[in-house]
Amino acid sequence: MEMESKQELAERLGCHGQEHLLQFWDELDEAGRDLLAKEIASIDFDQLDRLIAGLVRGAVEEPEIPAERVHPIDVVRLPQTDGERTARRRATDAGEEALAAGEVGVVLVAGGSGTRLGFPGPKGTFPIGPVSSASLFQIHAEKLVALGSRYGKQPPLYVMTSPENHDATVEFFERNGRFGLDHVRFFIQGRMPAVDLKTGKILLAARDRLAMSPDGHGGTLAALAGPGDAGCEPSCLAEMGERGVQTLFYFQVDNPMVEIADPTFIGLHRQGQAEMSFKVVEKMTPDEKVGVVVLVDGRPQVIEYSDLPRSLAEKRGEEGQLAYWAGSIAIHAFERSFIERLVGGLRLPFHRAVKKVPYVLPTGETVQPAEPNAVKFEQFIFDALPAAERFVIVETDRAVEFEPLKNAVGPDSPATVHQRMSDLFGGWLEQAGVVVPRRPDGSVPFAIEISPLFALAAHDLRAKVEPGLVVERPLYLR
Ligand code: UD2
Repeated sequence: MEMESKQELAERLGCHGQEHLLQFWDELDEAGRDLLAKEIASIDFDQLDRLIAGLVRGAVEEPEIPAERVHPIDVVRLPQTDGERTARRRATDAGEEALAAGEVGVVLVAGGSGTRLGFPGPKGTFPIGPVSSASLFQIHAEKLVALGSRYGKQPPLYVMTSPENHDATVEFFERNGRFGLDHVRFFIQGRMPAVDLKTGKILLAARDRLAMSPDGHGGTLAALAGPGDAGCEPSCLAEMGERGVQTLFYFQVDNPMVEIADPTFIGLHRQGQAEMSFKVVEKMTPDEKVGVVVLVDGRPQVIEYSDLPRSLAEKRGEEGQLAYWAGSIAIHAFERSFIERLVGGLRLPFHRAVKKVPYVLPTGETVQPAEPNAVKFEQFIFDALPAAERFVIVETDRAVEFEPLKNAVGPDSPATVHQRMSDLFGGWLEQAGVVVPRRPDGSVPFAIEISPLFALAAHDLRAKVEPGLVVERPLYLR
């Protein structure tokens, strides 16, 4: 493609009030001009105009959803009765059949920038194993390898990266022999420009570069359908079709406790002939930072924590439990056919995220803002839910499955993740007859870790450890 001239670019940008992007053009060398022109060409300005009008200049505070339109949604609760346990076992059988037939693929989203954690590399490379310091990626990958050994077919893994962390992510997997995975493919999510909070002008990250950021995990859908790395491979979605993958298990990189491709969840999703399914946990407090799955006007929807009106967040039922308790932990099952349908038509809405984004002043100086100065536009994967003809919402136990790594200290930090993993593995050992010391509050007093290659679940341990054994110091079983 021939590069557009400065005048052509200026005309196009002028129509959208973004001509300031060329303010350094005359000082740029050829490579700089080329880069800038390419970035400008990648932007859908009509779409951006609409987003700026709606989410920056317009009625910025989205109106609260009126309480009378919102109702609790049906959830498959954790089994309490024998009947419910039997039903779950049947679902597990159905999920195991799908795994053994090679009909399950796995999508891991790892394109976020992880600013809250303050870790320089891709979040998946963070050493999180409480004893081994294994990375998040290693722990996830070992679960897939273990699934392969158990069911005879290893689900293929599709890892979504962003332009910022793609190379570092691929290099990390390569350096580690792809952690023994049979099939892993990386695909890059799209980007959106960040705009000034007050004016809606696109920010420049450098004189020849726009401030761009990942388009949210909702970008997974389009990115799965996009061309492969080299431009000539089939899309991930097409490849899944060729491999016979029908159901996708989707999860976020930050939760090392996720039960990847959990056969019970896959089975419930399939038995319900669902197009999209969710795992939820009971929210602990009204303020917990998870979206809630609800019905709005009778349609299923997730209301993100930041958008949930206080009155609804705090509303309680007769027994004191939260009325809107079904907290989404961003674990989903999708039918491939549903994603294909969505990619063909539906556009997920964009949300606004107000963030600190460094930018270049007309003087050429770079500003590191102390206060949020910019709006980023992001799509959320859970906004696909209202388009699903059938869906299943499944409760899981947070002690077993949910402790995400979000922050450097405090809640959802390495310290809390280590403790929760150690508590879980301590419990597995106890179920196998091992004696594990506990503090008065029930937590284990030192780090315990079990590699997924050693055991994927408590029952895998029984044949491998000696009952009566006493754990007295940090332990790593691999
Ligand atoms: C997300 C959910 C929240 C809850 C919580 C559970 C949203 C908007 N909210 O909150 O409801 O389920 O997770 O932990 O999702 N990512 C990308 N590309 C992007 C943006 C994010 O791949 O452009 C990935 C990122 O790498 C991470 C995940 O998505 O694995 C979650 O992103 P986050 O940490 O920004 O989401 P959070 O904690 O606000």
